[in-house]
Amino acid sequence: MTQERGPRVAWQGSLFDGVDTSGERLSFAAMRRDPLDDRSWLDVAPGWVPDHAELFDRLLEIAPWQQRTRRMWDEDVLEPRLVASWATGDQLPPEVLDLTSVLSARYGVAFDSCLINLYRDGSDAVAWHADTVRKVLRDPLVATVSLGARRSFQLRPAGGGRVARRYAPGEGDLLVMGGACQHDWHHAVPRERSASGARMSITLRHSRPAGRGPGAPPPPS
Ligand SMILES: O=C(O)CCC(=O)C(=O)O
Repeated sequence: MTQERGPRVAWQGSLFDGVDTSGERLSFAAMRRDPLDDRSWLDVAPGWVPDHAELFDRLLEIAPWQQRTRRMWDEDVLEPRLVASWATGDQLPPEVLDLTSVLSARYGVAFDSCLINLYRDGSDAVAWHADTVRKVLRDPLVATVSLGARRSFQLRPAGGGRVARRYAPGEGDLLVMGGACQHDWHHAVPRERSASGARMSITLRHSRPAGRGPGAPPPPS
């Protein structure tokens, strides 16, 4: 797989040449709900985007990548990942709209903003945090589609403590955090020396509360 434009990453799409990509695209048939406690949950749909390698390459080429800085101990430090973002009201690229329209129909909220993260290799990461959308919505849903290499995605209680859950999303998997997850839990993608290549996560958020009752999207059928 060649890469004409966009950031250069250690990405071996050929690793996926023998992988079964025949699953139904954007299907919820294999989705399961993992409760974190009695207020918070994650929906997990493995292989939700079977053509994840092509989508990875396309977004790598078209997304407006930037490396942001973060203020730490009176210093501006570069974040160890690249990001591309579309705020509420921005026109999302058609490749992302494909995903949001299906997710919005399922969850009864309009996913209308998008942050794509590019973990170029195992030294890119994001530290423990909860998403800031929790400050404006009671129980926001945050949907993440992972493309490329698998990386560890971990959750622990917001008050600190041990890692309670570990997932290894990549290769088109969908994870949706819901309920009080952004209030009661923190998540992280730690550095990982053994990462097999680059991972991209398309994270989708909504700016208005759920239309179907108090933030209660349906359990998977
Ligand atoms: O890459 C991921 O799966 C998590 C990204 C994330 O937590 C964030 O960008 O806030």
